[in-house]
Amino acid sequence: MTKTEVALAAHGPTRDGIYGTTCWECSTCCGALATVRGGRVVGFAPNPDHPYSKGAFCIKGIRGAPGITYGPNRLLHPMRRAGGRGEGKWRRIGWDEALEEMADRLCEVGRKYGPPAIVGATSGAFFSRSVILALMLRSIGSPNWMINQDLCGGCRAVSARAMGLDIARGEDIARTRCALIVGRNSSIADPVEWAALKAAKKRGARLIVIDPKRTQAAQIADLWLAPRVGTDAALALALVNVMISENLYDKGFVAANCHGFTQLAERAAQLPAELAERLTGVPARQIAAAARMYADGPSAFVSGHGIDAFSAGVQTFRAYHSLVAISGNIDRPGGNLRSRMPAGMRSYMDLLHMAEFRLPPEVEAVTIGADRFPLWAGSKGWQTACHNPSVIEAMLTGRPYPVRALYASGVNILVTYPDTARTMAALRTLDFVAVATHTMTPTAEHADLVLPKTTTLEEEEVSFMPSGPTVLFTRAVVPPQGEARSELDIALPLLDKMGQRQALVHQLVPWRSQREFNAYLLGESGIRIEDLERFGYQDVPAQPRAPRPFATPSGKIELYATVMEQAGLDPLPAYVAPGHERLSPEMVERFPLILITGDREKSYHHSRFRDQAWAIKVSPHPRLTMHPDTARAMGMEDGTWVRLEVAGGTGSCRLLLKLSDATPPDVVNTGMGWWLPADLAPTLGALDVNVNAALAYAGPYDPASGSPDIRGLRCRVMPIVN
Ligand SMILES: Nc1nc2c(c(=O)[nH]1)N[C@H]1C(S)=C(S)[C@@H](COP(=O)(O)OP(=O)(O)OC[C@H]3O[C@@H](n4cnc5c(=O)[nH]c(N)nc54)[C@H](O)[C@@H]3O)O[C@H]1N2
Ligand SMILES: Nc1nc2c(c(=O)[nH]1)N[C@H]1C(S)=C(S)[C@@H](COP(=O)(O)OP(=O)(O)OC[C@H]3O[C@@H](n4cnc5c(=O)[nH]c(N)nc54)[C@H](O)[C@@H]3O)O[C@H]1N2
Ligand code: SF4
Ligand SMILES: [Mo]
Repeated sequence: MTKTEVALAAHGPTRDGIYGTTCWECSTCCGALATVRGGRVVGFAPNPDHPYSKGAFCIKGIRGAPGITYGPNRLLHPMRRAGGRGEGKWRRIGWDEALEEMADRLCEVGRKYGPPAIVGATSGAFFSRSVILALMLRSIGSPNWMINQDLCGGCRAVSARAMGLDIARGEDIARTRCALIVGRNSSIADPVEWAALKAAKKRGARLIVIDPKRTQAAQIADLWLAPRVGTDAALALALVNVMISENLYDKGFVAANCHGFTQLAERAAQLPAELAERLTGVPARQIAAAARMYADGPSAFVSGHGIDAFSAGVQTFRAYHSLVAISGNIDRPGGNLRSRMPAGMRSYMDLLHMAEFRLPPEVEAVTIGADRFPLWAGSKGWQTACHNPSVIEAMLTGRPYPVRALYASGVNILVTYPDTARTMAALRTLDFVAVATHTMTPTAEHADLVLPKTTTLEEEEVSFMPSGPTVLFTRAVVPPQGEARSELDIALPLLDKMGQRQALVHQLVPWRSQREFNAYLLGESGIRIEDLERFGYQDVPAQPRAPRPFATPSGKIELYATVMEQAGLDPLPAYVAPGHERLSPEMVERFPLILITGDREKSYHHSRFRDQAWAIKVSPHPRLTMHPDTARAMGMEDGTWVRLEVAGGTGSCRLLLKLSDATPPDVVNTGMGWWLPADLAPTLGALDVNVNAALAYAGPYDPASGSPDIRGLRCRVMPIVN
């Protein structure tokens, strides 16, 4: 037996019983109880005793996690393409054969074009699978891995990092007097947060919602501000200006902790509420009222994807983050708390940046996108990843250098990246594509090799939830179905085989089992896996802490961000008019509506669960919501199938019209992640019902995070005539 086989065998069968674990089907990470009988999970339910999630849960956990594990379409064995790429013909092979082939093909590409021609794709460093994939690539000499965070939380992360604010998921809603909810649809996206907000409201806290859509939170809000899509930076700067000009800010906190207040005040003074009203459509008196309400704290800033993934997303977040800082709500009970990870514990993000897991500087320097987006890609970037659209470009053009092989794990890039046809064309040019997944997906259909992955019920994972704070444990409650393997159990034998071929440049995956890896994460924290295993979590006791500096060159919160300045960017938050307001009058006439994509749906997680009957029953069709007045003027009715086209896009998308007055008449709203598992391979509907088929991925990009606009796009809608 090799070492890897020992690790696999160690999973063992689990005895009947109820096990405390964590649902990892989305980053809410709810505490769960898994009921196991006869080696199968027969129930997956909320854990009411969980200190962080307190019994909150959702249908995706209850039905989706078991559904993905035991569904009839679960991929159980490695498969090799039998016909042409994308022809949909597959042959079952063994793991050893699959990994021998993968090692051969990666070596071939590495020898011919250099190791950076091999890239990885995953969703982001929030899971062990992504970090292991990144370290596996580094081990064979490639710094290139794609994450989908340029489309997700990238802008808020870059802003927070530039300012020294480590406040992700640190909203102290339980103790707040006022929650400022911006671009966040908590009732769908995060049941734990939604429960906390409703409880806060019940005990008398006020809610301010900033969202163009009348969300459930907007309906219970004390103040609802509905800006024009993509204009939030103007609104946030106006809020800052009111706070400063009315002396509502926290002078003591600012003097002790903030750098660049005078410059920020000057910048915000350029945006009086009256000007902001013209730019955003929000009445000046509402802006003043919101600033005053927020200033009467402690107040928690609850933000979401609605102001992220914009080509001006970082500056928008910089403006809101400045508001949070000058109001003194950082590290204040009821405000936004910095991460209080137990001392001695390591996060996934730490691992990516630690010296012992790094490549030589000259190799990191060639990370695709590091030259254009240094705060995003490469060694100084948030997750050290690539700029995705630049990688797609490299696949197609060979510039800045050839990219010839892809290993995608836990990401469905043909559905979730904008410009589906272009991503598809790029995959088709490659010398080798391997995809690790639970079921066949449009991305997997374009592979040479598909590898069966373990699910959240079969994997062990240690993570940290700042808003507990709680250390979370995801337990491998049952052994993997079929021959499914975790990322580590794929990476280890693959690296062994790369070593046999003299292609192991560094060995940066030193753990021989997930247990060893998790023990390494827990490090010197004193938290033991055995204890985590008993309950599925461990509360982190509030530790008295000496005041700690902020992680910036000045050690203070940088309202004036030195790292932005060093990168040649505006060091102060600024307003840039959204793309839909910068188009020519002819284009505005051709594309009269403004599109929001990414509306979350209760039964789906992006492209997941699309083959599951319970999910399809909840939401059978991809929808486009439109104001009834607009539909009437266009002669369209509820239930009409329509074609959507976006200015600058090359494709289109088919959607079912649903009338709703939740957004203004010039805004239409759709979800994302749609494909049709029963449709024809290889596209499986990804060029038909997937909104990303209509979007471009060609810029403009946020100059700091490289994010494109996936909202606030000009579009047109036509009925489909049969
Ligand atoms: N059920 C379910 N839950 C999920 C997911 C899922 O797929 N399904 N995905 C998870 C993931 S990865 C993410 S990133 C989160 C995303 O969840 P959220 O962070 O809540 O983001 P969205 O739902 O994209 O958008 C939130 C709100 O932003 C508003 N918005 C749009 N444009 C603007 C604007 O210009 N300004 C302002 N102020 N608001 C705007 C929208 O109207 C919407 O109400 O959800 C997570 N939770
Ligand atoms: N137009 C538009 N595009 C968007 C967005 C938008 O709002 N609008 N939202 C963006 C956002 S916020 C995000 S986060 C991305 C999401 O993009 P993706 O990460 O691609 O989305 P998913 O469909 O959740 O995951 C894809 C694959 O991950 C695998 N997977 C899921 N769970 C597990 C697991 O537990 N273990 C393993 N090993 N694999 C797993 C499944 O096989 C699934 O096929 O999409 C982005 N794209
Ligand atoms: S919100 Fe739903 S899918 Fe997400 S972790 Fe909780 S139960 Fe799982
Ligand atoms: Mo996301």
